Amino acid sequence: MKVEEGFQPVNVFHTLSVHILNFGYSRAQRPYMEGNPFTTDTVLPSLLKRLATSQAFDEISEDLERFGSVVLTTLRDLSSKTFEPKLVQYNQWGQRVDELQTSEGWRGLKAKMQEEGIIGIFYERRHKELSRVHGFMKQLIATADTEVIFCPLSMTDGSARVTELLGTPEMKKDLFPRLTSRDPEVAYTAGQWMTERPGGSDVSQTETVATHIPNAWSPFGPVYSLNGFKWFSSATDSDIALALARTGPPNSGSRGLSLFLIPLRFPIIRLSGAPRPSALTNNIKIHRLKNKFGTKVLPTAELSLEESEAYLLGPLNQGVKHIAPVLNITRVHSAVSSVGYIRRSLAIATAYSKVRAINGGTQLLKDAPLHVAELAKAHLTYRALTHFVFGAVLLLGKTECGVATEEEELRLRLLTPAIKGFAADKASSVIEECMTALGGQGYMEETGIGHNLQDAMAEKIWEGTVTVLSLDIVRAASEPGVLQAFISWAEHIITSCPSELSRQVPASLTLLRTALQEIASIYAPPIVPLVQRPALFIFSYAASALYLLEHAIWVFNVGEKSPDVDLEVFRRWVEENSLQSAIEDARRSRKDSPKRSAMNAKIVYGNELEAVAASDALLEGRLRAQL
Ligand code: MFK
Repeated sequence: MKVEEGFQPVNVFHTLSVHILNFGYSRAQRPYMEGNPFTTDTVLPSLLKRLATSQAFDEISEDLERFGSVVLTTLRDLSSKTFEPKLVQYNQWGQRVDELQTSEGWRGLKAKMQEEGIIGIFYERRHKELSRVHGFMKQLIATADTEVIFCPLSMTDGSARVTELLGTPEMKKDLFPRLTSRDPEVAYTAGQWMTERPGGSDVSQTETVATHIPNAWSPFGPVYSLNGFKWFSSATDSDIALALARTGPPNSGSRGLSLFLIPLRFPIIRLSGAPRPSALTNNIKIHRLKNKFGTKVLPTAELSLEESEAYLLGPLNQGVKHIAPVLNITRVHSAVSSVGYIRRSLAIATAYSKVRAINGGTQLLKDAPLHVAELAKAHLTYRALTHFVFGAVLLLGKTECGVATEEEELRLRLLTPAIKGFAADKASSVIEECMTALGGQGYMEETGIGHNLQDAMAEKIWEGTVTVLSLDIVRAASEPGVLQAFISWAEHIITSCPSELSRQVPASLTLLRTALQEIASIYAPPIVPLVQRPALFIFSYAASALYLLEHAIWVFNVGEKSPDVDLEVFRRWVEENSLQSAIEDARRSRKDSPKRSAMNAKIVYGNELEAVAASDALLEGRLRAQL
């Protein structure tokens, strides 16, 4: 069904009925109407136009416009039919069954997204390197209406990429087409299991042990038996999982881990539409579903592997390196989701401002400059994040299609952890602002903003917190050529700015250059430990500003509408946001870092640490005296 701009079918009847009711209740509020999430968006159509050829733009924008109405109708309807999963461990005969019951809505959302080509679009590569942009724009407009269905789909995406890169010929023939299928009867999903009880994000403490079974054979690779406990397994209703397990000695840290493909159910290859056997068929026991703050519809479980069959993927003891494509792809998904939650919250807050009467009914909120000023700030963040995230998305597409330059591949390595950490960090405060923009109505569950906020919080944690990601940027920056690839690109963007534009924003360009110098100096070894996290913010503010500038330059050069708006967004993002304070934060952290760390400990723990140290010294003294 074609939906006209600004027209939302699902709410039409609702709105009409409200108007009818209004005859009796003249003081009832007017509900807002969300427009098509693609055509009414302030960023996506113009961004797509810059990135795509005109034919690709026509095809992709047509699909996104159609999908926009699917989001407002079918997906919203399916979301309303979701509920929390339930685990039934035993049947009435006392037998262990580990049945995971998910809702009709959850299964429907998964099937609908598979039909829509999430994951298919990414691997069919119909629009070559733009395929990632296409698929991720679909994800962005759907995120806030799909109950975190992108969590298992993101891991499926990462697993498809690892299979494509490292899989045996049989994996490529039998599994890859299922992981990327658009047919829900055929399509498989995959999980990624790294986290364990002792280590959390620190995989060096992985306890799961893999034992080679010498006489066993599988077309999927060398057969191992896995024993261990996986602590946060989010795709427990999937078909396969990628996991790390120890193949080296117990004290070998993360360098003794290998990557395995684990079937969640046997037979691993099933006929189209065949029933899905229990995970017990591969000795996987589901012990408990996690009681999470948000993402409640997503079945995240604690499970044990007890002599579970698995196949080695890639070389022995290089598991972390070879699971990295999954991490990097899921991090891009996470960044897109963060922006997706902002998009919908902002769409609601903006739509509300157009209908909410104020000042005794003489004005609408949209006419109140004080209110619009806050909305503009939130829109600024949305614009900066969207351009930033899609800068990385384009590079991912280019890399996967083999058309990225070496510099672009290196830049992607640096951008990936940055977009994930930065977008997640910014999302919750913008969503909160959108909630308050509706007053009491924003706090009501019906708007869905609170639900978005709960789900968006997970993006700050899963696949690495901001601190873990800031360490990954340090890891990436230490690789030869990576930082230089970013700096060269940044300088190219700045120098390509036409003088007519640069004359209007001299202070922004100066501050941006200062930030680049700061970045180059921070990441030159030795790196001061306290600066690593502030550095993620300088890097992200600067990189997102550069993407905004790149867009403003394009708008100006090709004569698109409103070049003044894009330039002003760039200017405000650099001068009126937190780039300057991020630079100052980093400088403070670099200066006298040990003294600052010691004082930090005192601020946090008071004299507790000194007291512990003193009592340790006392104890040691007594022990020595006894000897
Ligand atoms: C929306 C869904 C919500 C669901 C709710 C669930 C709530 C969340 C539950 C959770 O479990 S949250 C915690 C999730 N855990 C993580 O996200 C893992 C975070 N940890 C990391 O990312 C660590 O950085 C990592 C495990 C990857 C690093 O481990 P190591 O052992 O310290 O890595 P090391 O030794 O530095 O690197 C090993 C190799 O991998 C190196 O290559 P070489 O062998 O050639 O030297 C690295 O360069 C490479 N490598 C590491 N990270 C890479 C990478 N290569 C490319 N990209 C990367 N990102």
